[in-house]
Amino acid sequence: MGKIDVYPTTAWSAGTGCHGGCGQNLFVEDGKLVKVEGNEDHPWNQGRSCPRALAMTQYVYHEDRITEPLIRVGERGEGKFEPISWDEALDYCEEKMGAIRDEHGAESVIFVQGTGRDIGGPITFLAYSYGSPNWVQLGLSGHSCYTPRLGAMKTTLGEFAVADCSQFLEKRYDDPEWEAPEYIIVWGQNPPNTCPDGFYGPWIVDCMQRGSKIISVDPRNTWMSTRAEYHLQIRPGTDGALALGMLNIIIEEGIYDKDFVEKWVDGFDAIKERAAEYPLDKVAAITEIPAADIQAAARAYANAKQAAIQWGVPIDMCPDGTAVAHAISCLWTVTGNIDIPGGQVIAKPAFGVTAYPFSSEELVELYGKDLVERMNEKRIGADIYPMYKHFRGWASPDVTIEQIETGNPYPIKGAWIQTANVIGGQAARAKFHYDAMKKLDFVAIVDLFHNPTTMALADIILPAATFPEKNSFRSWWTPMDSIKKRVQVGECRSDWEINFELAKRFNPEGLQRWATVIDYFDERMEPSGMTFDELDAKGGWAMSPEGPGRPYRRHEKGHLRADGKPGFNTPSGKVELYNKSFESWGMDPLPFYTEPPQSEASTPELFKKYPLVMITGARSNLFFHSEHRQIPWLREKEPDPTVEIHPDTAKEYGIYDGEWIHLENDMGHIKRKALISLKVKPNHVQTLHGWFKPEAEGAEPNLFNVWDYQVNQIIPGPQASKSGFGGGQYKTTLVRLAKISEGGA
Ligand SMILES: Nc1nc2c(c(=O)[nH]1)N[C@H]1C(S)=C(S)[C@@H](COP(=O)(O)OP(=O)(O)OC[C@H]3O[C@@H](n4cnc5c(=O)[nH]c(N)nc54)[C@H](O)[C@@H]3O)O[C@H]1N2
Ligand SMILES: Nc1nc2c(c(=O)[nH]1)N[C@H]1C(S)=C(S)[C@@H](COP(=O)(O)OP(=O)(O)OC[C@H]3O[C@@H](n4cnc5c(=O)[nH]c(N)nc54)[C@H](O)[C@@H]3O)O[C@H]1N2
Ligand SMILES: [Mo]
Repeated sequence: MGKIDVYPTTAWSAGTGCHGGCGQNLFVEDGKLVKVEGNEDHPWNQGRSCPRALAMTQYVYHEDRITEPLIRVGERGEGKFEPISWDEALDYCEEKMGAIRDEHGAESVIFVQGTGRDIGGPITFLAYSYGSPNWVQLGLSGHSCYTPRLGAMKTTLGEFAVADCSQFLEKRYDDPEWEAPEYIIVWGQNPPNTCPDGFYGPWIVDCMQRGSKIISVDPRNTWMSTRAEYHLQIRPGTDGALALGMLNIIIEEGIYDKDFVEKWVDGFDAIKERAAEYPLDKVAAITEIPAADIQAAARAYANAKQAAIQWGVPIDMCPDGTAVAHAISCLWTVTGNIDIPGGQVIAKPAFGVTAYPFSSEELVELYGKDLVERMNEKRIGADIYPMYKHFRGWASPDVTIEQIETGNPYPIKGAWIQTANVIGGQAARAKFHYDAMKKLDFVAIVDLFHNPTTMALADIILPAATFPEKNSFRSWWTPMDSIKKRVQVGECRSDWEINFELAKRFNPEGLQRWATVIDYFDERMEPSGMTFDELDAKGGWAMSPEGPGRPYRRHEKGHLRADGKPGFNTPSGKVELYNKSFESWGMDPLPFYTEPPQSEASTPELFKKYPLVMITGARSNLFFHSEHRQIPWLREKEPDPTVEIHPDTAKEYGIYDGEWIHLENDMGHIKRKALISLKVKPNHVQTLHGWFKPEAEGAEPNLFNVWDYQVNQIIPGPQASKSGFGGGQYKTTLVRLAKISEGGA
């Protein structure tokens, strides 16, 4: 046995797959990773690890990992690929993408990512250097993941905010300034399993251990809801009505923070009037939550000295998700729970460092005025949906796939796919995406394993590195972390390195100021006064010093505005609950509720045929979306895709526990193993998305059995939210159960 060295680093992306942030210790022996363990010195996770981090060695050295660039040699879908060198691979991409740019314009190549991994930096770097404005989470209907919430926060508060679990303070729970929230509303989130969006889920449990009580808003019985003081067992997709109903109670009963409202809120009267359209009885009927529970929970939250809301992706997946997020943000605003310990803490990246430019000024400086002008002209969906034009640089996923299909107003010829399994997990209407994407002339995929998307579509596959194999940095939100390369597997390269090399081929002059990616990191990290290596030498993490970069009450101290005056970072200096940005973009300036597009009320005929509301994608902590099914330690705990069915419903259909059945609607059917469970109400079922079987035949038509298991085949596309953001029907599709006929398995 050789000597084992232990190196601290930060987990983000490949391996754990996740939104990242955990300090992990890598145990390395003779250049090989032998163990991963939580780093106790890291303030984020304080020594803890998730199952996926603990199984890292099985992931990194898995025999199915793609460890060299592969080029397709057979027909698309035949599964025939051959290894080529990196030089050949990059030459090939340069040639193909260059030809599309010459013939059709750079906008004819789309740049596709999945969720918030370590990818926003590298993929925009490549897309913008190449010249395309079309950066998109293809298939994520309504872009229903965090962006709707971000949009509502930025336009009302001028900032982003998260539940304050002391994460912005080094000493964490021991910092005397911090106070535990008296109540935390855990709203459509499953924190112990998910750790999303710069938030470590177990922090909620830490707060509970320090006295926080829970109000759970969840249609299911979960670990959290069964420990909650109030469980509001909501009908999926009706969160907007609940938020407005609670707001109405709080305003009517006068239990809002009058001083805060007077001083810092713009549009209170208008909000009051809008909330009055949601009286308790009406809201109880819409949400299927007993009126008394809604009332008690609203009072508990409003009467607490400090209270927080921690929300999840089901908010975005409500129809008009942006409006729902707006409604919820009104709750924390009128109760004055902003910018105080134990409320919503204003979230800014440590030292103001970001991995890639967010502002137009910075974009102009890096990529030129021409690109930025073209971004709005050519970005797909920007002419249709106001928020694609005005908020963040995304293209609309729903419009993009239509445009691939129709070629209007201009053709889409190529796709660069990096960190996304479009067909196997991300896309609603999975088959429609499959058919449309087959028409592309060129598809490059950067991934670590084969999946249904690589098999069906890839012309070339570039092998990506896991987090122990790469250099990168992270500042979402705090601390700022270094991610330092400690091992090498085959010829795998980091996403940053791959994109940096290819980007240089498309824009050699613009990018010559950086010789290596580390030079680029150093430049971005300049506001911290540290280089990448200096940060790493300090243990790999650092937080903003005392002052404007730190909580609390920054709006009173003049720490939020460029002019240094007290107030919020909005034109009026107040929290603009009457949303003037929305108004100027032609949207409703006040929050509202929309009934889900499929439901007893909106589609009674369909409901007769398909009377069960299907919730999908309540996350398992073993898997990240469609990943990890090939990792033995994880898969053995959850070998098959199951569907949670209430015992009464199972009885009605005559289904036994463990029976293989179909979930079906007019779009088709998929297979699931019945899991009879009290987690769901009788009129709901719940199933995890992203299932395919990596051990099955990969070549078409099989594609790792994806068409047997891919629930997104029966999830419809958008019923366009007015903003374009929100409304993916991942939690509200109607289905029924069916027995699999003899021999039909
Ligand atoms: N039915 C249903 N569908 C859903 C959801 C739901 O709730 N229900 N949720 C939706 C949501 S919120 C989201 S955000 C999307 C997410 O969808 P995706 O982000 O596409 O999720 P994955 O299926 O994990 O696919 C990611 C792919 O990237 C690869 N990968 C992982 N890490 C890295 C890396 O560091 N570098 C590179 N190059 N590749 C990497 C993985 O191997 C995998 O093939 O899914 C959506 N789909
Ligand atoms: N282990 C693991 N972690 C992950 C992921 C993963 O795949 N695996 N995915 C990552 C991604 S991209 C995301 S977006 C996040 C998502 O993670 P979360 O935001 O936590 O969302 P979900 O797990 O989809 O659902 C959370 C809870 O909401 C409930 N719910 C379902 N529908 C509704 C509804 O209409 N209203 C309300 N109020 N509640 C509802 C579900 O029953 C579930 O218990 O997790 C991230 N973290
Ligand atoms: Mo997501």
